[in-house]
Formats: sequence, structure tokens, C-alpha cells
Amino acid sequence: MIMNKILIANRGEIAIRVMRTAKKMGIKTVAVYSEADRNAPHVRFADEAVCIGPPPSNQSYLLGDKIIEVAKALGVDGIHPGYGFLSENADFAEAVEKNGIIFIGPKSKAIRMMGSKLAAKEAVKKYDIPMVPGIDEAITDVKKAKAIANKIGFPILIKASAGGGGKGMRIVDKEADLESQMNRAISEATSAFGDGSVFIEKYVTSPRHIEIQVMADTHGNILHFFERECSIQRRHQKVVEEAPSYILTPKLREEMGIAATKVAEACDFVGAGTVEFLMDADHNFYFLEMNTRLQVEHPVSELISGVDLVELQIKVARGEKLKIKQKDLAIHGHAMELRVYAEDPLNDFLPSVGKLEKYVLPTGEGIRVDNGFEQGMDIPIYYDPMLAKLITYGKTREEAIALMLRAIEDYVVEGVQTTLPFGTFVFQHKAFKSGNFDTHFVKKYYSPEAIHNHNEKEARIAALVALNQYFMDQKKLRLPIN
Ligand code: MV4
Repeated sequence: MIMNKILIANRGEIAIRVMRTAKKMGIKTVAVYSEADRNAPHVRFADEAVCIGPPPSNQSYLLGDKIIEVAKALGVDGIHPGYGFLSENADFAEAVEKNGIIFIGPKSKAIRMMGSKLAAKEAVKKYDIPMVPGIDEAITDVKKAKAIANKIGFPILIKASAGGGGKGMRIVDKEADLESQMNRAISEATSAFGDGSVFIEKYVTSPRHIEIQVMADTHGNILHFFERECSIQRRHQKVVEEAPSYILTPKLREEMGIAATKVAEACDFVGAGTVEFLMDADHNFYFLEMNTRLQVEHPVSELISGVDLVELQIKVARGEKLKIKQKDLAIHGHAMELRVYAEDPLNDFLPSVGKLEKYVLPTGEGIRVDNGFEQGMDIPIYYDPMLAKLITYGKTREEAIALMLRAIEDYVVEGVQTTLPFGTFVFQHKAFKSGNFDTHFVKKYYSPEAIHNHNEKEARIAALVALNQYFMDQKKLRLPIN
């Protein structure tokens, strides 16, 4: 299949990230943009760019039909959806293909199946993949729910089948709370997703979130690119990711990799996907769900495995065979990623809107910044406030952490608050450095004072250094006289 020109149905750093690889492969690029993004770097970076509507995403980046129209008018061969927006919209993927354009992603059937947690559980059932104790059907009968909960044992977790990002989840500690929590979960799921199906799982109290990157071609080959550790998150928003995980043994890694490729097989997966697992304190792992897109944190996997995942996405979308074999893949070094959000860590991570008065990226060996902004730009209020991803790569975990701390210092942002100081907090924290942490890290250890104290400590050190320098200068000045 030919792919001379692709349209990137996205904005910000990921649009640029995808175009970079397209250019490397000699493929022409088309950007789409909203009125708020007229001057955005992704628009200038593309070979052609088309405005598709007003700022709100539902009048621009979410308008699938409009985007397909643009693609057809410009003779586009393929559409890359990035992440978010239309990336996991099965109807869009289907419409793209119906219009004779390649969707750079899985078939709509796989997207649809994995979009429903219950359908996903059903699909992987026969593949012998570890799952959290629980049920795999929607439940509405409170009596039945109580019986099941008592059988698996409290605490339990009620989840929405159509849910994501923790929405519609409720922890239930005891039978007396079950009925009310279940009704709340159902009504929440109904209003948020238009689907009130909920199910029950044993609640894993201190889990780690470990996910496996997979890639599948249309010839039945499925590879995995090892794991990413994503436990450092705040209210279901990931902030720090790393690869490999500090706690996986080669044996566990292989078992999880095999489980992940089986999940991909179960839904006839094609393209880049991520299989999410929970890992409990005893290092048992359980399949949670599969994301059928390229993820934000894909760079850490690229760095440790030495592949360009977007290049592979485009190649398998063209119908090419994956040339690499699983046994040829190995982990080299260690990578860390910090998501740089325009949010104020001292003020409950509220979006910090405004103008990037100063914006200078760190550079150097082992530092990669996937960025979508530049100095002088206003940060639009309409979209996700992520400015960039700061990624470091070292021979060891310690090296990647040290490089990250230096890169954060070299990253200059003025005009808005960012999560950079929060990054310093995480990468200096002894629980993080020891590798001994779970999904409760932020809740457990973070408070704005932690950054305040750190700032004060730094200010104190700076004052002492200045004072010392002052006395030294005084001495020097006096020397010739005495
Ligand atoms: C769980 C869990 C504990 N036990 N399932 C949160 C979002 C969704 N993807 C699944 N999530 C969880 N499912 C069981 N049976 C804990 C979480 C969870 C979590 C998972 C991954 C990363 C961060 C999290 C934060 C809170 C809860």
C-alpha cells in the first residue's frame, strides 16, 4: 500500500512527534488545527495545514467527518489520530477506511471490543490471562452483588464497563455500603457514558500500574516492547513514567509480555497498543484493560528498545511485515519521563493559563523533549494543559534520574506555573529513588509544603553561597593592602 501523505488528526507535541517520523520516512504531512491553534508549532511544522473550526474540540479536533473531508480533498493516504480526541473512536476508524483512507491504528472491531471492559474480559477469557478475582458480566441485582462480594471478600471495587481513567469506580469496604455505592456507580456510569453496566472486582489495595507496549502487523506477528512503570499518577493522571520497571524480574517480564501479546491476539489487534496490568504487593499481575492507541508515554519504550514506534505503526498500516523478532529485542539502559503540564502544583494542580513569557528547553545527550509549544505563545484553555514531555535516558536508573533533575533545572518556563517543581520532588524522593512505591505515592507523600520546603532550602543554600562569596571577595580585596 502506498503512503505518500498522511494527515495528523491531533495537535501539540504528539502531532509534531508523528510528523517528525513521517518526514524521516519521506512522507508528506497535513496538519489540521482549530482557530485557537493558528500560530501553533504543529501547524508550521506540517507541509500543509487546514483550519477545521473554532477552538472547542467538539467543533474542531473531534469533527471526524470534517477531517475526512479535508483528507480526501488533499489526497491523503492515511490518518494518524495520535492519542485522545478521535484515537479510540471506533466509528471514526471505520469511517476513515470506508472513505478509502488508511487508519493508522487498529481495526474498529478491536477498538470497540477493548473500549468495553466487559467485552475485553470476555474476549481474553480463553487465553489463560490472570485477572483480578471478580465477575465478567454487568450486574444490577443488589442481592447477587452482595453474594459475589462476600465470596471474593471486601474491600471490593465497582467499575463501569465503559469507564476509563477511574471514572465511575467505587471502593466498597463492607456489605452495608454496597447497595448505595452500587446505585451511585450505575447512575454515574449512565450519565457519563450512556451505559450503566457495572461489574465487581476484588480491590487490590496497593497496586502498581505496569503496562506492556505491543505492536502487531496484519500478518499475525505480535511483538512486545517490554514494560512501563506508570504508578506515579495523581487522580488517574500519570505524571512520571519509566522503563523498565525497577521490580520486574526477567521471568515476570516474559510472563507479562506473553500475556500482553495474547490480549492483542484475542482482539485481532493491528498497530500500536498497550496492555495495562495491576501488580499487587506480592508481585502477582492482573490484566486490567487494553488501550488501542499510541500512548503519551511511548518514548520511554522507544529509548530502551531502540525502535521508533511511530515508524512501525506506519509500516504495519501500509501492510508491511514486522521484520524484528521478539528474541532480537532487548532492554538497553533506563528511561524516565516527566509530563510537563501548565498546572500549579502549589495550588491543587489547577490549570495555569497565560502566556509563555520565557520558554527554553533543556538540551544535551540523553535528553529528549517532545514539545508542542514555544516562547511567546498563549496556552489555549480548550485542551489538555500538557506542554511537553521531558524524557531522559541513561545507562542506569540512577543516571536517568540524575539527568532528569539537571534537565528540570535547565528547563526555563516563565509566565505560567508547571509541574516541573513537582518533578523535582518526585525524582528526589527517597521512596521513588528506592523503587519502593505504588499508585498511592502522590497521595501518600505529596503536599505543596514539600515543594515550599525544598524552595526554602534552596534559597537558604543560595544565600549561604552568596554570603561565603562575599567574605571571600572581601578577603581578596584586602590582600594587596595588608
Ligand atoms: C483497580 C484498582 C484496584 N483493584 N482494580 C484505575 C483506573 C482504571 N484503569 C483501573 N484502576 C484501578 N483498578 C482493582 N481490582 C486500582 C485502580 C487504580 C489505579 C490503577 C492504575 C493506576 C492508578 C490507579 C489509581 C487508583 C486506582
